[in-house]
Amino acid sequence: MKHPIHDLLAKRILILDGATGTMIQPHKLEEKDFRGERFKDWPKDVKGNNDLLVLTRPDIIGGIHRAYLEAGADILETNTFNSNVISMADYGMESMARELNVEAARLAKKAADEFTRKDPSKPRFVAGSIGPTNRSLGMSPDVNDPGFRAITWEQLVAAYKEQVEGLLEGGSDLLLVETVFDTLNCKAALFAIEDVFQTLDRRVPIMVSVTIIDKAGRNLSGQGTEAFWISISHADILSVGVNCALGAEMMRPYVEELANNAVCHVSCHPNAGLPNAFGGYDHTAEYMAGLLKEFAESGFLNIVGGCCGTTPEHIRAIAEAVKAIAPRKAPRIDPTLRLSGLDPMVVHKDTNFLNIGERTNITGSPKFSKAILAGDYEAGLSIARQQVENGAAVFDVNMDEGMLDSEAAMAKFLNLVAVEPDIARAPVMVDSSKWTVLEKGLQALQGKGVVNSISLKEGDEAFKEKARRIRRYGAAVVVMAFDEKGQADSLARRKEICQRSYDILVKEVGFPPEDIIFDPNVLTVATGLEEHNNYAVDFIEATRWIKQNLPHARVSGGISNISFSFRGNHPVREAMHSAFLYHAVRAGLDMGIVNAGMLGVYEEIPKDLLERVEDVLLNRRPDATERLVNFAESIKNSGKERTVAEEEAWRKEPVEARLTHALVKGILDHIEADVEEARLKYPTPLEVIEGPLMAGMSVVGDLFGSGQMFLPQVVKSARVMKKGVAVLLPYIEAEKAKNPGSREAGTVVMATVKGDVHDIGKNIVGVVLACNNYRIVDLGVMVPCNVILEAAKKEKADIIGLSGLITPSLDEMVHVAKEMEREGFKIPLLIGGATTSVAHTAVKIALGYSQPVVHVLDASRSVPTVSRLLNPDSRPKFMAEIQNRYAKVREDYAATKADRVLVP
Ligand code: THG
Repeated sequence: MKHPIHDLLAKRILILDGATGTMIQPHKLEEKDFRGERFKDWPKDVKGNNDLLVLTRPDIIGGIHRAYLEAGADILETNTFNSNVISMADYGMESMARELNVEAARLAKKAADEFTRKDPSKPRFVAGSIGPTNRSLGMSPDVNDPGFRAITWEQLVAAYKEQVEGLLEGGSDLLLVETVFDTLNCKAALFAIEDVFQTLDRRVPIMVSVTIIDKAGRNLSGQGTEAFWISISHADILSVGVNCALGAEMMRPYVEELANNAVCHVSCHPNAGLPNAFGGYDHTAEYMAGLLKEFAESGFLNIVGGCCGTTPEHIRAIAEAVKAIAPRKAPRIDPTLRLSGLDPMVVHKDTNFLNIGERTNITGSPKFSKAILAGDYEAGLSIARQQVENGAAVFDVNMDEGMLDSEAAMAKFLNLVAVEPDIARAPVMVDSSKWTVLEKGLQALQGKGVVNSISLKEGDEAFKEKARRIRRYGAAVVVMAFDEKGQADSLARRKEICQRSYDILVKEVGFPPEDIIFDPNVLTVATGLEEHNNYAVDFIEATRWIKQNLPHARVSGGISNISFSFRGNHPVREAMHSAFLYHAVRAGLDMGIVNAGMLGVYEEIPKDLLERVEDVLLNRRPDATERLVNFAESIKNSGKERTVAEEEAWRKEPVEARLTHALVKGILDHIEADVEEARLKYPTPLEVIEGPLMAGMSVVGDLFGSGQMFLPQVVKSARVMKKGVAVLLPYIEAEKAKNPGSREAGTVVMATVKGDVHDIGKNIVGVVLACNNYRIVDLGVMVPCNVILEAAKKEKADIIGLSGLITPSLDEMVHVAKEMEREGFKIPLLIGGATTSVAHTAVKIALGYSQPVVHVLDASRSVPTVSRLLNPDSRPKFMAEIQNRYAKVREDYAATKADRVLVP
């Protein structure tokens, strides 16, 4: 049966109550008041145990409830924030936990029912409040032992189950998991709630509210709001929101982010401002209501109330302020694979191929294996760090090793990863053939990870059971093409098993199809056995078939498997991986477990080798294996000479070609010498950047765009570029110092937008503009919108420049433009970076901001663009040109309705 609250939420913004603590304080309760008659001989002090008052001073707590109902609250929170065995241990009251929840819910329910009876047209609800407890599953309380946790998943789930049972027994209409500091605790709470629902065969709507603790928009365990939403989006929840720490003002961007991303309702119950020096709160009822009214008008809110420092007066003012405003309507969110670590990772339809790092696999990496078996987890962590730094979007962790307690090793490693922000930002793929190891891994992930893997190997029932459990942990899943008869090794078997798995998961288990990743078995070719010859072709064709026939599902594979026949022969394996990926990605392969260090550029595979490799992969001739094996021997034997010869060949090219080669290949060895040579050749150091270095980077850009280079390689190119530019910087500085007379031409605030870490292009633009006497304030990478806008105001920026390389950055730029409009900015906005385009800028970004928004194709155009924008004489004409051109682009776009229009 549908809960009546759904209909109400469709009609209006519902009001949640305010703080309890603020309302208890004036009663100046002493130890004896807390104890009452019943606990007068309790062996521990209980003063401060506010939750106990539902037993010892129900008059006070009931009075607070009535005061909030009087003020207009639709939803009351039970006084049970700490009513769990873990927090109650502070008072030695573990045994009271269940009773406290039952009584608190009864007390609130009684008050709510009184008010509902008085006015049945305004029904009142009770939300059982579930706090975070005072132990964290995701963080260590001991700085010297980051892998340690003060509580286990099982203990936490048990504590939450007891609380939930009590709250439901007492009559709660809803459950509110709130003040989420640590996402993993929240996931355990949701897991426990689902357990209780299944046991009781009864469900109530669930509300969840996160606490953002800093200006970077993260909770204590380090997640931003979108990543948080993704982590909990598996649970069928009524609302997600933000509460507590920051006052309403600072919360705005995070509430907005949830409003834009969540498919459920959105709530917000802030403190009455940030705590002041005396621990009090300064926002008056009117002030706070004004802020929240604006949230409602912006379409962010479905449920609103107050947290610390708020009173019935605040709630009355808030209720009055939002009374006439329509509730938020959830946006249409396309079903697509969404994962998270500390940061969100949304895999869109047009997202480039994703690399899954394979090096943190104890069976596949001797180095990792050695480190873990020796107990050197630090070394293991640095392998994980390398994977992420080198462009792995996700990393695979496998601890399957006979000599190891794999469950413990998985938990320990993931606990350590969790506290390393530069690793934990990426989602984790938990890889094991043992279910218990997979489950331990899932219990250590605050983000939404991927299970690798399940299959129909043991039949339908085991498969369904595992899929249901995975769903409860909120992970996506890799499904291998196995069934009771074994591994699929033909195209027909691959199709049959994937179709059957898909139907069971989607129709019987209710698993979201977008969270399914098929792995149609990358099997080794060139083994000498004829029946293996079509393995690569069959994988590629299976990939194409899955993408066409199993909607929303993704395809992945273990790429290095393909080349096991050539273990030890690096050049051949690398060529096989590159060529196999080239064809598989074209057929629709979305991601692959790869060794980023063993990937080349397809186009650069020597033609004789490529022909033989493709003969094998594409099964083009009967003697393909033999020919490749023979050729491989020759490469292996002459390996040294060949690389030396190659080395010398490219070293003999002109300096421009050498720079391009180094950038494309990611070779650091000669870059400094070559740049120095170019510096002496070109009139100014700046021209080396604008000329040959930029030319090399645009080759990299083209190869990336056409799917011949992947992120790990682009990351290497960026390193080469950085090292090259570093050689030139001192000379550029020196040139600038020679002309101190020239006045500063203006201030440019630049940033790579939130969600994106790429800065090579932006850094070059910075250098180029600085050389032309602009003052550059570079805010770095992953910069949230509010930080950019604050800096622009503080620095009195004349221009803001936004940069980004990946597709999601485009949306973030649209967002920044709209925020500039909302805050009344009057300065131009520049847009640049690999995925940006005139089309997107004209069609999407420029429409959100009434001032000039200009796309800058590359660094060389930044100076003319900026100077024409800032010079009052040239600006009107330039703006008219831009307006005309962009209007034309918009017309063309509207005419073609194409996703992307090509503009010269
Ligand atoms: N599908 C799915 N998961 C998988 C695989 C798959 N997980 C494991 C594996 N296959 C993918 N991972 C690897 C990791 C390493 C290697 C191959 C696949 C590998 N290792 C080198 C070797 O064995 O020669 C070691 C090289 C070295 O470091 O010296 O090739 O298919 N879902």
